[in-house]
Amino acid sequence: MDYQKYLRNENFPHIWCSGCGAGIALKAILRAIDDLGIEQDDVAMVSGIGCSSRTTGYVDFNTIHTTHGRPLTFATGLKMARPDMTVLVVTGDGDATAIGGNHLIHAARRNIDMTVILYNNNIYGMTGGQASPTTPLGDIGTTAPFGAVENTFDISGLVIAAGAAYVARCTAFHAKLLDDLIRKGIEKKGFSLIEVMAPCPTAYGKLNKKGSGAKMILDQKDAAVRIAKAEKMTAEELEEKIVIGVLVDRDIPEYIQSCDAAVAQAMNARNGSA
Ligand SMILES: Cc1ncc(C[n+]2csc(CCOP(=O)(O)OP(=O)(O)O)c2C)c(N)n1
Ligand code: SF4
Repeated sequence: MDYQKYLRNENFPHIWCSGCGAGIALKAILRAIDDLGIEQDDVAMVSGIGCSSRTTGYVDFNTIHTTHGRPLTFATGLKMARPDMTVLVVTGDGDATAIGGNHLIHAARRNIDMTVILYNNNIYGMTGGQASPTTPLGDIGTTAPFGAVENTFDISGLVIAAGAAYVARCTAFHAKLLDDLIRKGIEKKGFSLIEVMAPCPTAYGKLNKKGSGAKMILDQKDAAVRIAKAEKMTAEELEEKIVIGVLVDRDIPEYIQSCDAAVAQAMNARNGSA
């Protein structure tokens, strides 16, 4: 596949540290778009702020690098105005579930047709390692020097509970699976989210003595359990594991279609009463 076709070479070198999972996620997104044969001009990618969100600077789609925590609001407006476009949102665990948490649950609740690729590295990477809502209990962040004392969000579980049509999880190790999961998410009519466990060796890894990026990726491989197997395991057996694959895929009313139907109903009512 010709990756160059999709890249803004003038913006390289990129900012990502060696061993960061962000590049793996980026390449999987490009392969998914390429496999689906979607024209670059028909794709709009929206991101917030963070290392993950820097992705929009490197790809030759229509892109908006927005403000911290707000990519879903921009993406919602964009999709409402241009429902013909394939709208992708790239965000981080901090961007999407801390400052942007409210937008995440409501975008999922509305089930608006867009695909979110959320790079979960368990920390605020760009700003040097503050604890995020997905920093595991007891793990170190610069704002939690003796270990995080807050419970963590299960991002996929949160988005499933909020009402998304499609939710999947993957690790940076399972790059080929990630292509498939993103492709299915894009094909799904409705709100889809793919949570990518993407190692941050520089902030989270260093603070928690996790070793190199390569080691962190191999550790993810060992911790990963496919959903079909996970369904037969107990909660105890699943502790410390990463369940990967399609977690939810359901056909439920999509927001723009519901809005269009409501407008048509209102027009009919008005015309009928005229
Ligand atoms: C309103 C606002 N608050 C805080 C910041 C500082 N800031 C920039 S990136 C970031 C955290 C990013 O974390 P995450 O979304 O997990 O992305 P990562 O860098 O880990 O990929 C913060 C707090 C900001 N840019 N804007
Ligand atoms: S700080 Fe972490 S998340 Fe940011 S580029 Fe480096 S490894 Fe990746």
